[in-house]
Amino acid sequence: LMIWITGLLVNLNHITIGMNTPSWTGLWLYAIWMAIVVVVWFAATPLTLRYPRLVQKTGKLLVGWAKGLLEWGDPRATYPERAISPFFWPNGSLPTSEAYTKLRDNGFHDYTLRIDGLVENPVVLSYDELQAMPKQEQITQHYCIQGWSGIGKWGGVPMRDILALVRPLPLARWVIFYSFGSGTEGGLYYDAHKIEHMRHRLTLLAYEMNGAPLNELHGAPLRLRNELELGFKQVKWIQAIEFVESFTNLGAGQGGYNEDHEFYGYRMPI
Ligand SMILES: Nc1nc2c(c(=O)[nH]1)N[C@H]1C(S)=C(S)[C@@H](COP(=O)(O)O)O[C@H]1N2
Ligand SMILES: [Mo]
Repeated sequence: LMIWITGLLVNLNHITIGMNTPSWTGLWLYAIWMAIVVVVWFAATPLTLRYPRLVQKTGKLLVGWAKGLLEWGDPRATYPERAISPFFWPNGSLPTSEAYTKLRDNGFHDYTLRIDGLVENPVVLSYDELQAMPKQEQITQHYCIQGWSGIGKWGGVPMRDILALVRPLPLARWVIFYSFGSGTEGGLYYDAHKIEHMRHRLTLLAYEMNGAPLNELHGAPLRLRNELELGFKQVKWIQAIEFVESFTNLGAGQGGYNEDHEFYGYRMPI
């Protein structure tokens, strides 16, 4: 827009031939180049629609390593109470299964969380047992891949305490969070997280939001907060947690519901 409104001809000459003259040369070069882009785009579209995973893998090969280089950081930003967003956009559809609605109608008193897989000590924790564990509170920012964000205060059980309890085996590399809810195209919502992230001091199994019990819309009775990752990885309505070596045999094998259905990568660090 800036190029168009601040003197198109001169700007295009500046870009294409490095001269600040009002001739038509730049515009022609620009038009030819745009035509090439459009032709290539139309030619490629049937292919990219047909082989989306291949496109994804090619993209990963081209820029994945560069993205990986940016992962050295440790976003540990927490915020003061006054930063809490007055509105926090809810995403996803509420679970409709009988198992869930029964639990909800009884105020989640009968809720139990199963944690198993590659661990020394598989456990089943009741809602009361979870709440009896040391509670951590944090005010952090949630970033949805679709472009909105919100700051919320979360209270719950740190995942590092869960790790200390279940003692993962050396083979365990990923932690799968299964939801009671379904994704938009049907099928269970789930997501895989790096086991290293579970040791981060801000990774939380939250049962409170903004000082109140987590409401249904935002994931009651339990949701994940992994502050190193984007919104779609913050699984709500957690049903069970499983420690695994690899996620390739789960769902479509991409590491989560949105990874399977929407080509989101399984590593989406902030
Ligand atoms: N079970 C389940 N968890 C989910 C989703 C979902 O559809 N189902 N949506 C995710 C996405 S894309 C985002 S941005 C956050 C939104 O959290 P909120 O609804 O508490 O704002 O939840 C995540 N967790
Ligand atoms: Mo999201």
